Amino acid sequence: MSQPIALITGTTSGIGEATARLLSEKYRLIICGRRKDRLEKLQNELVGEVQILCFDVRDKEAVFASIESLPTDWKKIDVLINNAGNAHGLDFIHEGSTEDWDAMMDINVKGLLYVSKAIIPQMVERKKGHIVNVSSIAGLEVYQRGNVYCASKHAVDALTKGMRMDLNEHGIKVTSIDPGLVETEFSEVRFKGDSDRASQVYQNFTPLTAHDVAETIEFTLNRPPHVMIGDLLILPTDQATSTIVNKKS
Ligand code: 8X3
Repeated sequence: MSQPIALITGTTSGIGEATARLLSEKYRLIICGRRKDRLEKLQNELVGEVQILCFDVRDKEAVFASIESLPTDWKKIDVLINNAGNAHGLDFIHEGSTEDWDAMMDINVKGLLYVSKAIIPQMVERKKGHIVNVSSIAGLEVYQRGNVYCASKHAVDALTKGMRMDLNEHGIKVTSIDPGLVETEFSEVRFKGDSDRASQVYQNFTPLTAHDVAETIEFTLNRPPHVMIGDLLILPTDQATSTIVNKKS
């Protein structure tokens, strides 16, 4: 039997890249992202069959055209991992930038919707599939200055629940992975390249790695057909809530 096909968005770094590395022996992978050079490098490093799709999830036409351009034998996607997502800024609501707000809502919410819309109909037709939405503890809690990022991840939480309801009769699994503090390029992006500020986020405690989260995603995919992991919050042991972190000094 041929290997199942998994499409992962945001594979050029962090959780998406770690997940691609972890799944590459057991899945035919479609790795997606904006940065072609990074996608090609990753494709060369992975062991299995890999297709690259280079698009920005914000670009609706590009999302649909790219997924439509897949060769026929790659179109029956079994697993969709909606991982692309970013935080832009950490500002009080009266000081936030509308560009940052647009980016977060466009990538985290609308981008996820476009990719899902391009893939879910064939899952419904085949009565088979698993969607994993990579959300965040910020989809379950709100923290000061998190306003729009938290709103975008709360929207992802609502979409996960809505997808689970709407796709229930079609036998499609829908899982939400909600990580706490994971050391990736996340904070560098949030703080617009300020690496000192970004690294402070992960100092004096042990954060999760992207690989930790990838292993959790793999766990949800490996459950037997009758088992669906619904929502899974994964935290560093040192983190209790989005604001309570046991920093050692
Ligand atoms: C990433 C976790 O707490 O920085 O989504 O929002 S947090």
